Amino acid sequence: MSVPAGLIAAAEAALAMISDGARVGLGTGRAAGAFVERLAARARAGLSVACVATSEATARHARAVGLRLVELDEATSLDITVDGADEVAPNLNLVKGRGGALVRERIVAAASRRQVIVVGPEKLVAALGETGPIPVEIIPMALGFCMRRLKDLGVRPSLRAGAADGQPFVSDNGNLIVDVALAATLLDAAAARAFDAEVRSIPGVVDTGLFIATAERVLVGYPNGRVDTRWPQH
Ligand code: DER
Repeated sequence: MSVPAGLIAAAEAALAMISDGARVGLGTGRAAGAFVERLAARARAGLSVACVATSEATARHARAVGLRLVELDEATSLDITVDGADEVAPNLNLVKGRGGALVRERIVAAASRRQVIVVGPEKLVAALGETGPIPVEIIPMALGFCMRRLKDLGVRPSLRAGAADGQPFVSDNGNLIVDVALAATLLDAAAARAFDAEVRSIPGVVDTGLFIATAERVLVGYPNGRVDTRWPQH
């Protein structure tokens, strides 16, 4: 699938933030893939970087283009993670996880000094939940219980299907993902935090796709090549 020119421009703007010797978290999805390609080209030209992938798919891609991958161990703190997002609210709160990598994306971002998000303008929303469901990763044995408790919250959960007919999607962590359709969008940070806390309180929930106050900045790449940098509102 070709990558839009705007996404490439935004990925290149993120690349400009990578210094020699950096430890870099690699996101998952199209935007992150464009960044991985360009980072690898810089590495082949001599830039020294050590990378941690947020998914097995990204790890395979990074290895294929020659990037050095390291494990996220006690000694590893990352300088920057570059990732995509599914929705970006005006306060830079995010919906992530429609690519299925939310748990490792959260961990790698948390291990990073900076999380830089790369999107096209179609990801900008007025309120979270505007363009689709909120992904929730759940341990398999708790599926029925979690579905029931989510419905009790007044939302509509649906088990994410995998590539094989009739089989559920299974995350890199061996878990299931339930996509939660909201009754109404999450109008502000307080509503997002409250809903996130309610979902996280359900035993069996591993993580949600609500990334609240994690992004240092969002790079928005437009088809004409212009890149806008958005900062959290204070
Ligand atoms: O799942 C995610 O959070 C990924 O970052 C992904 O959804 C980002 O979207 P993209 O493939 O359009 O970059």
